Amino acid sequence: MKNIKSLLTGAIVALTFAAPGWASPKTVTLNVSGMTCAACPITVKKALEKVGGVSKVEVRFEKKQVLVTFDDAKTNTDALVKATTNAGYPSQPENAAK
Ligand SMILES: [Cu+2]
Repeated sequence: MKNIKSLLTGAIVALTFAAPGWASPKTVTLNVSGMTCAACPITVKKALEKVGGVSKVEVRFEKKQVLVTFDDAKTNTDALVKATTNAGYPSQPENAAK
């Protein structure tokens, strides 16, 4: 499938060269040390999904981490940290975003 392949390539290019002035998806890893049982990630995920601009939330419960993909024209790491904190789970970005 040529189209899917070029779409994927395009997505990879877009992620690699986050062009300024063009809404590009960004992914940030948040360390959420307060996730202690299997129900916690659900709360964290819901809180993050409510943030405008968030397109994907992937919880890595074993690592107590959440991978959040978002549109950096609509939200930012601070807002994501605030969202989990307000839900009762303070978090820290693994690599402070530029
Ligand atoms: Cu829990």
